[in-house]
Amino acid sequence: MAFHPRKTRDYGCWLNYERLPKGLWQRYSGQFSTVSVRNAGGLAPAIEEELKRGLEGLLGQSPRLVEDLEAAAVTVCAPGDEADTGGEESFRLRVQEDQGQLKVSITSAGERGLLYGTFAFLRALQLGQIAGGFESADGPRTPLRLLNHWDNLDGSIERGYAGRSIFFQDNRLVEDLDRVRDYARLLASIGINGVVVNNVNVSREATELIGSKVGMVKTLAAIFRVYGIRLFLSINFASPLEFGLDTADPVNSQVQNWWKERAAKLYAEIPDLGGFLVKADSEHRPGPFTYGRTHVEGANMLAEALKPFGGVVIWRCFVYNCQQDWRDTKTDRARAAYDHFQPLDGRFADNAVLQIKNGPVDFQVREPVSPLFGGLERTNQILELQITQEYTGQQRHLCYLVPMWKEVLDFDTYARGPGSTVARIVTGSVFPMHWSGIAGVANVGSDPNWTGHTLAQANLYGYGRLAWDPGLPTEQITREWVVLTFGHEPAVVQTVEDLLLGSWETYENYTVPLGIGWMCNPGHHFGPSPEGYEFSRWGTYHRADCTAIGVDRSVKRGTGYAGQYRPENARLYESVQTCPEELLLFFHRIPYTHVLKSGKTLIQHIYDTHFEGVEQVEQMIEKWKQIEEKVDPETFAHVLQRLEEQLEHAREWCDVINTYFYRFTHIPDAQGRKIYP
Ligand code: GCV
Repeated sequence: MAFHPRKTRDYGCWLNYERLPKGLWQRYSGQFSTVSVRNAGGLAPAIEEELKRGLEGLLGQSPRLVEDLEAAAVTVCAPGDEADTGGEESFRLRVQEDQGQLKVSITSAGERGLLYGTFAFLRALQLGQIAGGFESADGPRTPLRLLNHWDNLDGSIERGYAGRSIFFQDNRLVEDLDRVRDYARLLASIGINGVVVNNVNVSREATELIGSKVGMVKTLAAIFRVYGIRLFLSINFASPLEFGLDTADPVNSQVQNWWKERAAKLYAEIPDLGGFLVKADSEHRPGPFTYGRTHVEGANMLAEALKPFGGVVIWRCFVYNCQQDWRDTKTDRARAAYDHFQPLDGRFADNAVLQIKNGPVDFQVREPVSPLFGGLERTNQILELQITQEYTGQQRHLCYLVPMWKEVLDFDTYARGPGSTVARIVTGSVFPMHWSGIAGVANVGSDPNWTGHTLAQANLYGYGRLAWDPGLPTEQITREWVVLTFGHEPAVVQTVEDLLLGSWETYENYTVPLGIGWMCNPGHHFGPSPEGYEFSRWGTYHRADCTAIGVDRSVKRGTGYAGQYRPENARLYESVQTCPEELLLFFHRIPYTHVLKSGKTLIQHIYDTHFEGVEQVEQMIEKWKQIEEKVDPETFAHVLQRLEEQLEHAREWCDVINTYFYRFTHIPDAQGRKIYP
């Protein structure tokens, strides 16, 4: 399948391979003229093509493919020296210099390691790191590095902000499957090894992906396979009902056999299928509860069916009562995932994996880390992050999420004493696990730049790099993305980095304060609506009145949520004095006159951060304008338009939120700024 020539520069994302700047070009010019790829199996064409594209783009010289490993300047070869490799996805990249000629060797025990090593070489080349003596032994810290697509077969995407599905339209596959291949290439370049192609809310049509529409899955799997990526499917737990059985009860032997047969049929078509992702007993999706069964019974039944084929079942922990009465102050949605799943620890099958959202509620701009991390000791588990910006500006606002994810990954659960971070849990270093890793809800669609906002590409890149190695520093990931995407020009690098790195805090400043969450419009979740969820059934209340705001989640006086953490964190969150202030309103009910560590009252803090957030967006626009001459005109105009839109929205947020609290409290802004009466 040939690459489709794309018109816009932004389509290429971080793989544009534009000519290196003069200094680097001079350093590398004439090098890497021959390439030899050996034992790369089905991935050989992708590796060879990447080296050609990369070297031709960066240096303007297309390398020649040669047979003889000894004679080649770049060799990509498996198996490498056994001692060199940490597994079939790991690689060793070595550069030697002999009389001015650089010789690059990429070795691995497996084909995928060679592919990842190839991308790593091209990245290091662009960053100017390749030199005699350069050596890097690298490999993924996590076995599951997944993207979850919430794509529907009709082509719509649940919470998609970048156009339509790149996989489906009108209950068929899209015509432009070259784009799927381009996507697989982007994902492989950041080490993603599994993709769930359909929405966890599985429609009637999508249920057919394990029936009459299996051909679609087969086609997609073949495209992803070229880049070493396995395909997964979201399945409907009640599928047996759709296919003529009268029950989906997981302990019913007919149901069990039905799933076993179904798995056998699927694997006959797609032998490397990764497995299933399941949203069960969650937001009206069917699940084992319908039959009075547990999540263990549900998940293990599917695990059993997938086991002979090496598949895994990924079972989501996003389970809570979505029919709550707002008058009910005893039920606390934040508690739900832990209450449901922690008691089941140790009972899931070896090939069942729990997928846990980073926070206890739902991808708000600020949430504490789910207490299930550290609460589950004997269960395979992966972290679920949301790359698509549902509550964080929907890719119309710039909100770079890597700093937020790093906070999640660096969170110390104390599960095995200090240092038991989420990063170490999801890499399987705190508790032994058969499967661990990270899943991210994808942010791409059919827009020419993939992500709606070109700078939102950084979230996809950053996600992949963190899934590969959760220990990578934010600064390194950011620098890589900026240089690969925009080149080396110092003013551009500095400006784009500044914009990205400040953007999460800025977004938080003008939206919802101190962990309270949910002050957005119901349904589409864009724009301010302070009471949008206040009297609804979703269990997401802030309970603001004229004296105080927040939910008391302490053990002593509140819902007891704070007690779901290990003692070190439980103690921290329990008291207003020790609770980290950015989460104060998540854990406590606080009077507006409460004085924060800054010396400001809570109400003044709310006013100040909102005005500040707007000013920060104004500054972002100014900064961006300063690099107009140095950025591709289309990209410049697009980002500027998004930032201007962001400013308008930020003002709206600021005015609505400040006015809301002013009307409750009648406390004027200490600086006398305009708040609407
Ligand atoms: C796919 C949130 C989103 C839903 C999403 C759900 C989930 O509630 O708003 O669109 O459904 O999370 O993660 O299952």
